[in-house]
Amino acid sequence: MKTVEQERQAEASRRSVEIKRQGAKLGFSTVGIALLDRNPHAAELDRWLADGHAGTMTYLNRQAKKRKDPRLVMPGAKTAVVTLTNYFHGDRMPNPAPRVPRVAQYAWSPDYHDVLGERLEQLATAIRALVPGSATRCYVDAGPVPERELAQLAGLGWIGKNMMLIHPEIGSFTFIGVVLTDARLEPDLPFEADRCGTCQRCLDACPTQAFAGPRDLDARACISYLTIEHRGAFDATQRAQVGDWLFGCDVCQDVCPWNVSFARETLDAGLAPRPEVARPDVGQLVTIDEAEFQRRYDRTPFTRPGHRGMRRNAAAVLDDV
Ligand code: B12
Ligand code: SF4
Ligand code: SF4
Repeated sequence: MKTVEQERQAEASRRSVEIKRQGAKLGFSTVGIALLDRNPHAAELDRWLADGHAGTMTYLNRQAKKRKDPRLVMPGAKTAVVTLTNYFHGDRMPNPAPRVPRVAQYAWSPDYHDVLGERLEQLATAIRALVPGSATRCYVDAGPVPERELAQLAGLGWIGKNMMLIHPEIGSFTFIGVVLTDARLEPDLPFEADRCGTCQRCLDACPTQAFAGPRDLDARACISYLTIEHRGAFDATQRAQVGDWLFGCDVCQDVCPWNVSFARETLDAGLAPRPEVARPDVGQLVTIDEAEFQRRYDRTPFTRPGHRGMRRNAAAVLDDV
């Protein structure tokens, strides 16, 4: 005869299996579950912030308390249902030749905050139906949630020397989405192995030497930060650092052997590339007016740096190509 606790355990386990089944049905590449606890790498976050590696992303300082203890993000939350979604576009829209303006692959499709946000809400609805009375909150990128950390705890991969969450069978071209819930679910085992070994290709290949060391990126020198998060004009150094990257940067992922071997083109219809974003007309971007910018790039990641930021990026890239 099973004890009450054993019954609860079995129920939590059944729910977890069902949530993963629903996640797969909704189009997530994989789903894992982590128990919420104090972030075991809180000290690394503190050091990274103290070293000034967040640059002007001051919201990361403001959110630090919650990132260091994700239980504070949602009162009563016990578990994180963590999803990965493959966005690798492979050769479908071949990378342009060197010295042609480049856009990071994650931005090629309609804004992932919208696409994944809707899917996560559907997954959250499924969780609430499965566990009546439970509460949920969805996060993708925006929010005080340590997403890579939770993905590692949910067994979805390890954190590479390039700081990316790398899944051993998918690689790192993935979006992370999280549903926090107070429902009792059976967690997965954390992914403990570090499969980088002696490799350090990402550190060597970074065009701006932005890594202060393994898993320690000084965002101030990162092309992704400069083209997306940096506000205001570029100085001469920043202008040169950007090179031929108009938006974001994929170099430390492109060279990673786990992507070279395992990244497969996504078949996700919701993430189909938009040519005007993947291969934008940079000559036109330099002079585009605000209304036309909004018309063309509404609901794309280009709205983050916005009209001014994208004109600045285009001018810097045209200097280089
Ligand atoms: C701020 C931010 C940035 C900044 C800073 C990047 C950085 N390396 O921190 C900038 C603008 C530069 C950036 C760039 C990019 N980003 Co970004 N970014 C974020 C954001 C909003 C916060 C990250 C953060 O807190 N950084 C601070 C560091 C210290 O924290 P952390 O990354 O969580 O790292 C933890 C672990 O490394 C851990 N740790 C440290 N040592 C060790 C050792 C071991 C063994 C373990 C297990 C853990 C561990 O401690 C840290 C603190 O908890 C997240 C979304 C989110 N809410 O988490 C997206 C996110 C990390 N970004 C993402 C993406 C896609 C990118 C880009 C690839 C975009 C592009 N192509 O241009 C680049 C990649 C650059 C890179 N190599 O990191 C994805 C990553 C998906 C994945 N598979 O990993 C995220 C998760 C968004 C999402 N929801 O999909 N980003
Ligand atoms: S995204 Fe580009 S610039 Fe930033 S760390 Fe990776 S390789 Fe360097
Ligand atoms: S390139 Fe090498 S060191 Fe860098 S993340 Fe990939 S396996 Fe790890």
